[in-house]
Amino acid sequence: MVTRAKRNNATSLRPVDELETARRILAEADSIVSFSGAGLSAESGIPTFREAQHGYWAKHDPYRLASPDGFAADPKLVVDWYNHRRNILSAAVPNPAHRALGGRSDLIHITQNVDNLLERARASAVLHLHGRIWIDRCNRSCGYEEAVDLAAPPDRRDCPRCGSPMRPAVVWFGESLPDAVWRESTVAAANADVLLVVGTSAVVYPAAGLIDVARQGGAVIVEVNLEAASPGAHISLTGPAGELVPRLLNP
Ligand code: BV8
Ligand code: ZN
Repeated sequence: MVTRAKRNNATSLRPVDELETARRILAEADSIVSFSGAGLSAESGIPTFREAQHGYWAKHDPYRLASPDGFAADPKLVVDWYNHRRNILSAAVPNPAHRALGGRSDLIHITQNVDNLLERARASAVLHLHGRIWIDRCNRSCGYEEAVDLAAPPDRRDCPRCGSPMRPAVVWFGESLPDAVWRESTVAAANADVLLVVGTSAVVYPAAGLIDVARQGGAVIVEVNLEAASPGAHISLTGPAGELVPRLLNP
């Protein structure tokens, strides 16, 4: 458990010491949980949710495409959008931040990202709050699901088991998060000594609420972002995840 003195120390820092203090707190912590958003994968060439809308997709609202209504209105458009993102992911590789996180089997990884870059960086048991883009599932939840080839994903199709439309196994706006993943994530956050928040604007709920859960559980909140985005952070390190996360986690 990180002592109150450490937490207090974490709040009265001169910028130049912050990284060193964060590194030391992480080195002494028993339970470290990483909580990541699209900024973790940005340096791998995966556009963040808001940036994804360029080219042909610029005229489409991602919040509409990533919703049950959007899928009901035009399932082919939505599947084409996910397949466009799948193609981008198929050409991407884990960046140094994924590798630093993946190399730490003692950490619990909670992510809002739907990509598989943490898994490809050898992270085990990643908790995907918003699902996994490399899997298709039945929209009617008959239980049928299957991994797709990210480089050549199938076009819009129906479930071979029940005939309902197939859709990416991600959580859309207005859909509930997977119960077991959410429960496991809240327990991990509540018991963390340190929550390492990487590359999220912390605007999407209930996921962003995990930061408060961890803080109320006594965790030191260390944020890595290009800009300060988590008001509850004790230490906010500004810079690219690919540079800062290895410096924080590698001995
Ligand atoms: C739900 C999968 C309820 C799909 C995604 C209050 C409480 C509960 C719900 C709500 C609430 N208020 C509003 C809601 C509804 C809604 C919501 O939160 N809306 C927001 C817009 C206000 N929430 C929901 O609908 C959730 N479900 O609440 O269900 C319910 C209850 C009962 C019954 C039915 C329903 C479901 C939300 C999940 C949506 N799915 N993803 C897909 O990917 O296609 S969310 C998606 O957008 C991402 O997963 C991510 O979480 C989110 C934001 O994405 P980005 O902006 O791209 O990324 P991020 O925010 O992480 O920002 C990028 C950050 O990285 C920036 O800060 C940037 O500075 C930084 N950065 C960039 N480069 C770098 C970097 N940092 C470091 N290094 C770099 N190189
Ligand atoms: Zn089905």
